[in-house]
Amino acid sequence: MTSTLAIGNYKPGDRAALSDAFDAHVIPGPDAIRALDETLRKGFTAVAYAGGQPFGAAEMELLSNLGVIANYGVGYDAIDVDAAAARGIRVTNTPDVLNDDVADLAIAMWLMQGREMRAAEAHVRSGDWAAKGPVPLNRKLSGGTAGIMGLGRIGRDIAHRLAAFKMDIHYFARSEKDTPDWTYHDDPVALARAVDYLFVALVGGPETEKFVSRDVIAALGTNGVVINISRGSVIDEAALLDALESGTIAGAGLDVFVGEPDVDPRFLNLQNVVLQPHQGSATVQTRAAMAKLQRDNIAAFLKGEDLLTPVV
Ligand code: 8YV
Repeated sequence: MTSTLAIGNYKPGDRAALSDAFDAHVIPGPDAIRALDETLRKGFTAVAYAGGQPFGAAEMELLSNLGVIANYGVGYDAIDVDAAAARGIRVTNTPDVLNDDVADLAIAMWLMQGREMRAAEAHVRSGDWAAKGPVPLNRKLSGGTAGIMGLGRIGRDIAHRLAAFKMDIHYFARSEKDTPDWTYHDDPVALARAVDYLFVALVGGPETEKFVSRDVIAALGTNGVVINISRGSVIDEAALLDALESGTIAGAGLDVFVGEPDVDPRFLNLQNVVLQPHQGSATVQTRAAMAKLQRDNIAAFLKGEDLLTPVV
């Protein structure tokens, strides 16, 4: 009997690797657990999770011998870790292997938004360049002030990239960190007031919900740009939309949204935003590394060895 239940829409290669390694049983989402035969359910000691939707106490109850949930992703806000801990279920994630890609995408959105590259490319493709002349001037980015909201692993990698753009770097975190000459703020509004570009790299979950509040957004001011590569939930999206529509801030670059993959249609009418489909870690190389780390965590659990990257 197979020990591993893989939940999610795995790419064929990852699915094959899960089958090869653990003879995994694959279902598309947690709602399909209930329909599985009870004997099969009792046999699962490991879940390889890439489900996206919430995985909570109700799902755990259906898998009475579950010992580990190995999440495919660094953010594990979909998993109720308190419910897992209460049942002695371990949880692992995939940190570090995706830092470069996510930080790269943050910088790419920043450049694309500030240099108005979407409109500029359309200008070339439409023939307007030859017919009508150059595009309007846009905005110098290097040498400005940038704030990092959440100086974890990804936040740091964004800051190091921004340093190469000669940016003056400020950050908010729960406590002051050992950094190069970056300026610490213990208050998110004070951070937003001090910078033009706010890079949001907070962890998701209930504790950070709407952390980038209406007040934080207002404090950014009319030159302000919000870049978010973490979770849609960490920003007060209605406040962000109001600010973008009214010109209270200058723009945004967003890879994540509340209720994704559905995106609030108000975003689609805005020209001052760059919108990406939650593709921060979505490169061939990084997704392979994430999938391998997920499998390695399950293998360690099944062999009774220390988990590689536990969060519970
Ligand atoms: C997703 C992510 O996990 O790692 C994270 O926290 O947001 C992403 O890498 C990825 O989309 C897989 O579902």
